Amino acid sequence: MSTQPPAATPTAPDKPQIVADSGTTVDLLAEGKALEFINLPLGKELTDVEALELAKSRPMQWIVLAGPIDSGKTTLLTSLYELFQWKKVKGFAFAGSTTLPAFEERCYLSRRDSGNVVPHTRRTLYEGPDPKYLHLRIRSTTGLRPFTDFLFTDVSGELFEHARDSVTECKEMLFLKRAHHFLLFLDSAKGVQQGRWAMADDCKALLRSCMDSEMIWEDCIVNVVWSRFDYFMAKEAEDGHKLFRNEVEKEFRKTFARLGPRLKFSQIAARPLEKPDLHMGYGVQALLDQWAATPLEMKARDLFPTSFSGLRESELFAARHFSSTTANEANE
Ligand SMILES: Nc1nc2c(ncn2[C@@H]2O[C@H](COP(=O)(O)OP(=O)(O)OP(=O)(O)O)[C@@H](O)[C@H]2O)c(=O)[nH]1
Ligand SMILES: [Mg+2]
Repeated sequence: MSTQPPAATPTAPDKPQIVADSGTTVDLLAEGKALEFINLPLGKELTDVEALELAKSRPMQWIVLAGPIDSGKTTLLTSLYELFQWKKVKGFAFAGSTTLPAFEERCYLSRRDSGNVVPHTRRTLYEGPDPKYLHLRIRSTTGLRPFTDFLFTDVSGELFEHARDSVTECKEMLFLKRAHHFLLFLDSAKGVQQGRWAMADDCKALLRSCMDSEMIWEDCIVNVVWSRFDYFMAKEAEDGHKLFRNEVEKEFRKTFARLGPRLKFSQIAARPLEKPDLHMGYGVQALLDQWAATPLEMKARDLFPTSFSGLRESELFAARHFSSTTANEANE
């Protein structure tokens, strides 16, 4: 069974643009305008260094999407973007992105004009331990905290499969340390199948590896997300599914008791093909509300830690940045 999302609105922007703090919309491709913000290559997903550069200009919520291949990480991002284009988000409006073409590219295969009968998301390529990011800026329509900027990782599940079994590999994933929110995807498509405990155990092993390697910041919120939740909903009448989920959540609470209230659970169906009467982006608004309500207390030294041993461009950039901010602070 499949469902077609509405085609993109004709007004959907296809060029990087952003609403400035003054409230005016700025076309970042317009001559010279990009320099008013920051000198970034326009439109494509951001590298680690480019994301850090952007974070120097304004406070950011860093959101890491972690989980196995095919668990729905990228589709969460495309559905969030589409919900904003269709004006289906309560309390917030789209206020721009420096990575618009990257969002559009990821949405393409889910749209009718791609010629696909069943909406699809292309697999994210595995490109080593440095992530790519998508940027989104939103505006509150209720007046509180007018703008919030997000940087979302979009990395292949392959990276997390490497990290799951190795603290050393985990330590390579420097971006984890920046996360305000760490989303761990439990794939419900596997949750309704035999052998589902292996899926849950693998995700638990990944979180354990990230925590044992001390890559998760002490205030980071860890949200265990039952993704592609329509698989469960389509089979809700079958015995044992709810019990299974309860057992899994209990195990997580027990194993990661030290996270306390920072350990949360959610359910999403970003593209509910198995249960078409569910709306697109089921559960996504609840995540957004949670992110937008998070106080931004991360200090520069958390983004740019003091000890650097590596030679990766992002580490060198962070080292350079940190030494210049420290020098500036000393002169103040
Ligand atoms: N039924 C259903 N399918 C979904 C849902 N979300 C995503 N999918 C499908 O699941 C497949 C994988 O989704 P992706 O978003 O590419 O998964 P990913 O975690 O980014 O995968 P990698 O990039 O390979 O790590 C795609 O074919 C999507 O159409 C959902 O909520 N329900
Ligand atoms: Mg992906």
